[in-house]
Amino acid sequence: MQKVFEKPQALSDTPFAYCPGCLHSVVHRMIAEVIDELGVLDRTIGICPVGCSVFMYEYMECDMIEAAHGRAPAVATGVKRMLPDSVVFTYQGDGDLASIGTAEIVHAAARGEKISVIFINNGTYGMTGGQMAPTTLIGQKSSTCPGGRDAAAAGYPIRVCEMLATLDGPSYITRVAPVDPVGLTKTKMAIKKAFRNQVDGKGFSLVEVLSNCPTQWKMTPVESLSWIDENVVPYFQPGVFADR
Ligand SMILES: Cc1ncc(C[n+]2csc(CCOP(=O)(O)OP(=O)(O)O)c2C)c(N)n1
Ligand code: SF4
Repeated sequence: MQKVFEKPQALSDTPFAYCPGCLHSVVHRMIAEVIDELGVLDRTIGICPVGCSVFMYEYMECDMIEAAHGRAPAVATGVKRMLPDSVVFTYQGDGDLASIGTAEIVHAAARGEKISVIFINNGTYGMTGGQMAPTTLIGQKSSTCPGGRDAAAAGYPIRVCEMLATLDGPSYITRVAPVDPVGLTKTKMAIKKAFRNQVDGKGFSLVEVLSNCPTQWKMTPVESLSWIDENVVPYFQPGVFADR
């Protein structure tokens, strides 16, 4: 019988340990598919995050390096500069990239480092108990703002794509919302473009994925996708912010 659907080669046999309905596993699979489709498994090096996907190295067949919280762009910079023919990606949550790692991502983008960044914005620190993140919406509840985020006390959510797009360094910056079939297709296309840019020798590429955390949001997986569509998308509008 002809095989019409199979696990990407870049994905290991280790079953995902993420909560049911969490988009981390979906995005991992898309990255693996892209690595397969571009034929770059033997020269891809991923930089693992701190956060729920800290064990990404268990799920990928490419080389993976673990970086300290927020420091993935700095590690990726070193790897890419030493091995310019490698394909280097970071995978970072909002607690990782937009909080403790803000300096690293801003300067890597400003330098136009030839790396691909996959930024998972789920509006919370999923791994550590659902605390407020820099991307938590105004009024959104978390374990550290049970009454909802108050701008007077905690400021406003950071729009990373718009901020980085003011810099001249980045080649490609986009935000996607994989909450329905169209959004899933666009997410895969964006990840593929971010990787292909690197294969083509272009500079810094970042894909912000509007993601979920059904466990800490205390929602079913389906409710969490609707919540993204109705509440997150209006503030963090999907689109292409730089394509040079
Ligand atoms: C230097 C340092 N500070 C704090 C922590 C604790 N810590 C682990 S994961 C995490 C937040 C991760 O949130 P995010 O990046 O949004 O990923 P998610 O778990 O939501 O996927 C924090 C603060 C740590 N590991 N290292
Ligand atoms: S805690 Fe949230 S981000 Fe972490 S695996 Fe579970 S659903 Fe995903």
